[in-house]
Amino acid sequence: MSDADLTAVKAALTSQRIETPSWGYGNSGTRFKVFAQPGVPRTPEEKLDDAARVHEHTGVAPTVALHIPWDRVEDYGALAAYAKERGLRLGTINSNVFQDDDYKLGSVTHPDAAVRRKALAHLLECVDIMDATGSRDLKLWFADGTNYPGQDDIRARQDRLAESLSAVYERLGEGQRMLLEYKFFEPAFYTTDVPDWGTAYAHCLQLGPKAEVVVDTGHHAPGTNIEFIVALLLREGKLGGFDFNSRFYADDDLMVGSADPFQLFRIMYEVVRGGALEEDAGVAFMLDQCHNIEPKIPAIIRSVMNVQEATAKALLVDRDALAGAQRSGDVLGANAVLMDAYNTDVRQLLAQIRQEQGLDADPVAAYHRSGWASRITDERKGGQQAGWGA
Ligand code: PSV
Ligand code: MN
Repeated sequence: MSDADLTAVKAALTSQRIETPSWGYGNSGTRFKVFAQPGVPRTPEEKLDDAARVHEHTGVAPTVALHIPWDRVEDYGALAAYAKERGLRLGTINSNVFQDDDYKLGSVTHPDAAVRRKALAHLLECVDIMDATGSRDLKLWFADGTNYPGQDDIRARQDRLAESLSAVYERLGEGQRMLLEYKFFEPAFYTTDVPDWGTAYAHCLQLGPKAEVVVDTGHHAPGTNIEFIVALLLREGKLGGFDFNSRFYADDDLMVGSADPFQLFRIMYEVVRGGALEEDAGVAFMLDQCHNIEPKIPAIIRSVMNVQEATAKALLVDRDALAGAQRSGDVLGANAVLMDAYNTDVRQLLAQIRQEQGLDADPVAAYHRSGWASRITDERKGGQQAGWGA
């Protein structure tokens, strides 16, 4: 690799930004049990304190996604100021229309117009919050669906969904976007109202340029070629962002890059190929994970590093050699170019980049040395730990 190429790779890695989720710092679990961990934040402010540690050690995680109502506060402007004092910004606002009893049969697709109005009011409130926090993106995920054939009218539910989405779209201000997330099942088991990228894309296309699709890497059936979806959405200019995590079975929400680092590399290669690492491409790289059994802050640091490693390998692909092999139909040659990059150990390169920025080469070790874990264990006594209470 030439010096100029290496400089470009380093620049891309230095400017990459990865958003961490407020809920990743709180307790979480399965539908059987939420396990409490010592030192877990009790307030949105304490979640930001933890997120600031992740940014301090990695240098690439300056924004934090909020989930409403899990992160509800009286004054969002004050929360944004609190974040700023710690070198952070408030990022994507995630709506939550899946935890009230009213939503048993759906939220924006519910057969009862009164429930739909309630859900819509929440989504609009989230845009008000974005105004106060200065957030660009509203991320919408709906648990809506049905469990039994005949339970509700599949097509009417699409009409109801479109109506609410359009009302939210109209409310978006200058520079604000809505990101529509899909998931093939869970909690609904028969139909899901936004089950796949095609449904999300169709709605976003209908809505207009401020509506884009978000790809949660855990939200596909086994064997789905996610990088194909990424390539296609980028080509259509409709990829708004990622919710990164790993899965072995369903929506496991494990650390990104832990289950299938090769898949993450293939996804990041399409990102690089599609020019989506550039900031003006408007693709948000977010984590959406739950650290049920592992310590949360180091797990989030590790996840950020996993995304960086996959990105570095993707950037190392010799694009000219690859294009040449592809043009000449050299199947094995083309595959070898990709595999060469994947099999490169990029840890030293990333360590060097960190040191050049005045960071520790090993962010996890630096975190462990910092004493933060024992400090929060001592200080965060009493009060109600944050968590989504399964
Ligand atoms: C749904 O499974 C999801 O991926 C959505 O992004 C939610 O906002 C998030 O998880 C809640 O943890
Ligand atoms: Mn998600």
